[in-house]
Amino acid sequence: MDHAPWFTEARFGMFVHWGLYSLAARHEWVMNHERIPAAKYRKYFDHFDPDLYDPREWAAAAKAAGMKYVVLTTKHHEGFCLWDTALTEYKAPNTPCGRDLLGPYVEALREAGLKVGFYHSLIDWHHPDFPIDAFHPDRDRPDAGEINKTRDMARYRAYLHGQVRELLSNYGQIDYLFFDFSYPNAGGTVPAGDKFPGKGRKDWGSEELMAMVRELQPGIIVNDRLDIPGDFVTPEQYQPAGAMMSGGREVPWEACQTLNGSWGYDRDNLDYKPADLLVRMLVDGVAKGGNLLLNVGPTARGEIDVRARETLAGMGEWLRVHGRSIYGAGASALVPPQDCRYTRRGNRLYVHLFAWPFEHLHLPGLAGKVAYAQLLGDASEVAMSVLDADQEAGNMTPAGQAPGTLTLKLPIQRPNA
Ligand code: JFZ
Repeated sequence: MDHAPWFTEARFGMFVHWGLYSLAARHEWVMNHERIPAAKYRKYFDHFDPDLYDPREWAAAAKAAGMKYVVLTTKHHEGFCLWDTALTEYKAPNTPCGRDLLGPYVEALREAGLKVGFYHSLIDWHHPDFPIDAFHPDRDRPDAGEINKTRDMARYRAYLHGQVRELLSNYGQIDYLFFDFSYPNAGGTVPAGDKFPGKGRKDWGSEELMAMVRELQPGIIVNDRLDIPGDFVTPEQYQPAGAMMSGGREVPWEACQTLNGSWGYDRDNLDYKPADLLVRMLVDGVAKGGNLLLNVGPTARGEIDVRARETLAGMGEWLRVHGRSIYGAGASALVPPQDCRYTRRGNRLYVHLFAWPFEHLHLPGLAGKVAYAQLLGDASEVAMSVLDADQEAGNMTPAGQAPGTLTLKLPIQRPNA
């Protein structure tokens, strides 16, 4: 992955889930959760008219949040395409919206100096050749086994490859690709007793698909959900404990997280994570060497809702002041004390305090290693002290304080800066 150092430098990106499920406004898996047949789901297609869509607003919100890249669902599992694909009629230009939505998105990001990412679903609940499986909305139909006899995975595979070719040929340089997802072992049984196999590398033609991606976009990075190793891994709503592997080697990781538990716009779900929690999540990730891809689900009119925008703005305000400890920073080999995280950039070590200590912050192992200490918020000097040899040898030694501890004297009250 060394071919794209921008990615680990960036640390913070925006995920955008947007499609027909934004009209249902109750989770992007609504078609599956409620077993909605394609014919019934069509009403969202017929009413897709995002009159407030302005990707420059999305780019502005991402920038204001301190994000460095954006990843948009070109097609989610429902199968609806945001771009003017030649390979299906199930696309934005054929809805009341009447136009390609991807071109303006790419342009707006480039203009704003943001890296361009595409999410593309391997799963497709609309395509007539995609075999019904354990995750398919039609899986409970008694004739599912019969229907599958007419479905041809090879034809779907050609469609998948053809669409990825379009996406990576018609929109200039694309920096990032997120395929989603493989489940080679997720079997199941239809009511008639037929078996549903899962889907993985053979079904997608993953090796061939990856080779095509690299040929069309030599600089791109690709995640690991094709059921073959990728350039980076995307743990989902899961905070890793440290370094992660793909294909037997350590690769960059990016935790993807929702604001409120749903990826697609979910009108009645008000369980938003507050900005300060998300900042701690970002810090914790960077301290363990990872990125954060934070999701927004724009409304059916194309807007990022006000709650999401406020949360993003709150993170942006923190990053405006503290970004030096995040961008281009990563894990330190030093072990931080309780409720602290270390991030390191070059020879600078940043101590993030998740709980404000009682005036003195004791940092084991740092005695003699720190030339100068300051608060990041206002660059005010922080006094340092180390117990001298007599103290370490004598009664003054606090029980349990490791030799070599550096002590910082902080203001008793946490400053706002
Ligand atoms: C997938 C999607 O199904 C979901 O709607 C959303 O787009 C998310 C970002 O990605 O969800 C997954 C995919 C893979 C796993 C878990 C959730 N997984 O491998 O554990």
